[in-house]
Amino acid sequence: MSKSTIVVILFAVKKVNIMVNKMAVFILLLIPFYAFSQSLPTAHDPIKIMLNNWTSQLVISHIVGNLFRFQGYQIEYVTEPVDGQWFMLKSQKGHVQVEVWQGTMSEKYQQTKAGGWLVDAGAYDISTREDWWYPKYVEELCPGLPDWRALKKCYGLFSDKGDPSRGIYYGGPWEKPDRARVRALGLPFTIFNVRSGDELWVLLEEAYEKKQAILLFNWTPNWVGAVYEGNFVDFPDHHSDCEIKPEWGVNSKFLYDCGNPKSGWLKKVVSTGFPEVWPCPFEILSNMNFNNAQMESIAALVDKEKMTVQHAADYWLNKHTKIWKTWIPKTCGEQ
Ligand code: TMO
Repeated sequence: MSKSTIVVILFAVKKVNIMVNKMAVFILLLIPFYAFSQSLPTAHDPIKIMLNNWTSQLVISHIVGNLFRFQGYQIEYVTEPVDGQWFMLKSQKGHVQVEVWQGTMSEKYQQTKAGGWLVDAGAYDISTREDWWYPKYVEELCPGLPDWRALKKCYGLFSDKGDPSRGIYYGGPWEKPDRARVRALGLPFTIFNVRSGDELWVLLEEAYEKKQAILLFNWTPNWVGAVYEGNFVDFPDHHSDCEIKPEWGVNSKFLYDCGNPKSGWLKKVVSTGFPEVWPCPFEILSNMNFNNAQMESIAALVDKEKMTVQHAADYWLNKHTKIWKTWIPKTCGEQ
């Protein structure tokens, strides 16, 4: 073999190598698309209802799950924290979400909807609020509450013994950037996130028994207000610019110098294609409605009456046949 032949062969090998490399990169780039472009389910597949980690969401998921079952549909429950559920909807690994809250989820909801990855199944006749909350007796310890500026003086009350220089705020795993908020509002607070609603109520009960100052995440409608008197902290009113324009609000340099909406929406959503694949369940879900008082009493079945989630759903359905019968459209029987 002549020297030049070897050079030509080496050159060819190199070229093939580059091509193979390019193809590998191309294939790697394609993988996420395949993962996303999951085909639509068929009418015989189980309907996957997503469970989060607070009570009303769990019970209402089981209420609607039973209603689908009564109509002969197969259902499955998939447990997924709020953060992950948007991807579940996109990839058709989850089909139904019965509670999307404006205060904590509007951003992801808007993005997912804009991408064409979810379909709105309507809002409940419910006005929601999700924010920092304290039991009523804290107002005596920290005069000026519920105005947020009172916390600039009283933060020490909320500190743990180890570090009196900062108060502690107990958040759940759902909120908007609380760390950004305390920075923008100049509040000397450390944020401590628990993993579920249940963990918040344990902390509340402990503090309540000793009448200790505590600040924690809470929301309405919820069962808590019916058992423990208390108030939300009044932060500067929410405005969409507060989240996108630093110059908006009391701090001109930072975002999030505002509270969450004081009268937010609560929606139901499904994955793309759901209304076409499962028209009867989609109508049931769209018709399902509660007001604030009904939702509070649903959460109380578990958190106050200590029923299991499944039992609470069965109990509610047995007691309120008249209500849910109006949600079942005539078209359901014809399929
Ligand atoms: C989403 N949550 C009702 C817990 O604020």
